[in-house]
Amino acid sequence: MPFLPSRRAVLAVAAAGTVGAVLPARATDRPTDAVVAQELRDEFVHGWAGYKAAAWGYDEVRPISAGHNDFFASGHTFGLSIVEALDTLWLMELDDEVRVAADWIEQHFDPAVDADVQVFEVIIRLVGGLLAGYLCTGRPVLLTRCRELADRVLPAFTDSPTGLPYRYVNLRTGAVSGTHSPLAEIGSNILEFGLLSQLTGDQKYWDAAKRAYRAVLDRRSALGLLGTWLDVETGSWTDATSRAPNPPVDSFYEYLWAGAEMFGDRELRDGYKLLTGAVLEHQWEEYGGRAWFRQVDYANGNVVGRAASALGAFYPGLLAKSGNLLAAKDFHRTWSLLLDEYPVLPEVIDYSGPTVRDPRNDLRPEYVNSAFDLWRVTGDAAHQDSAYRYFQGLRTHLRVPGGYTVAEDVTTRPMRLGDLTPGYWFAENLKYLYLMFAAAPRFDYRSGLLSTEGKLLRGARRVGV
Ligand code: DMJ
Repeated sequence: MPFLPSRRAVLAVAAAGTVGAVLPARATDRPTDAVVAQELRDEFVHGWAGYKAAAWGYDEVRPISAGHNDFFASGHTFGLSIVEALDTLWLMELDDEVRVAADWIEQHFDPAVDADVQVFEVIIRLVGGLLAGYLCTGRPVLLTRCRELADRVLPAFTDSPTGLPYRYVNLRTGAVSGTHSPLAEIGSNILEFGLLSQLTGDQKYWDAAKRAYRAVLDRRSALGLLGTWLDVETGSWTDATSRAPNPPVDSFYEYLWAGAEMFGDRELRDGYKLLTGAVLEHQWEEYGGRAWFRQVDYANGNVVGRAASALGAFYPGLLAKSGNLLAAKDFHRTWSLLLDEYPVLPEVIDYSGPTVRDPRNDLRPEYVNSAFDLWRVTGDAAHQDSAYRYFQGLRTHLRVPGGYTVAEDVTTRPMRLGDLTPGYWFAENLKYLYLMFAAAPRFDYRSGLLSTEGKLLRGARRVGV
């Protein structure tokens, strides 16, 4: 089924991006790139040491209480932070740590745990992490475990009458559950599954991911917009608000583009263009002198909200990579201006106030993910400056003796801290930053492709390793 962008949509893409494409000027008072790269590597090691000391083998560390957290299922561990860290350790050339991490996976990682796990999280974090680890180290056991795990997740896709995956699966029994699922969870798997099909020669992973995408695209409105939540058994929207680029739809769009890029798939590319054209036409707006994306009814485009999640700060990077550079710069500028007010961004604001709706910060990487993407597309050092400023905010406010922690309230001074280092901290924030400053010899800056969880799925340079 061809998804050709309408002329209107193409024009909307061209028209968006009118707020003022120039980033705020910054005094470049940061150290040299080499010094910054060393600082970033040191901070990664600081967090990693905290995890190893207090929570080794558990999913996540609680760096203040020196406790640990089971991310997927209470009473079960997958060593999540180890899997998340693997390719970052490798890119930073921390090879003793890579070996220790891969050894742990070989000896302890169990893909057949008797627990209901969230399909989306298993795929982007564990399947993706094992794939990236395999590509970086070449250790066959990582691919073996990855395939075992993916096979245990697959019933979520193949048991579904619509092709839209169930939200949960029991890894031991294969029993599926969770009939309501949001777009990000339905459609953030084609990178991992497509790559696994390539590496194993078995099409079934790619086919499952592609079927899920088709099932969603078939359900777009006449405007070319999508809702947020679907019933995976009936195929009906249970929430028909278009919330792009906010969660819980965010990475659905990211994977349409990245899937097209990684596998040269025309259907994904056309789908991305069509949907992005509709989002820019119906949701992009200038409000208070800044660029935003409002929430609208997917059927008629009526405005239903003006919330902005810090997770949506990934979107400028995606827009830049996919050729919408003016809109990308405008929206990144919005987040950079917010960083002037909040050196650590709040989780959610209502920009019509503006008011802070959720004052927490879960150590989010999305702003710096965009800075990284924009820097790669434009080569503009201003994006390194803004990335460094973001890093300084985290280091000043969220660094603790046991690593880095989430904040309960970024509006107080000192910030009220929580007690968790999310697994993605080891996969994302410092990796994007490091790659911007380190001229990392193991990263192919031309072809390198990172997943939504920051996993290196293309562009690991193993020459001489
Ligand atoms: C990560 O798990 C991924 O980036 C995901 O796509 C969205 N949220 C977190 C980080 O904020």
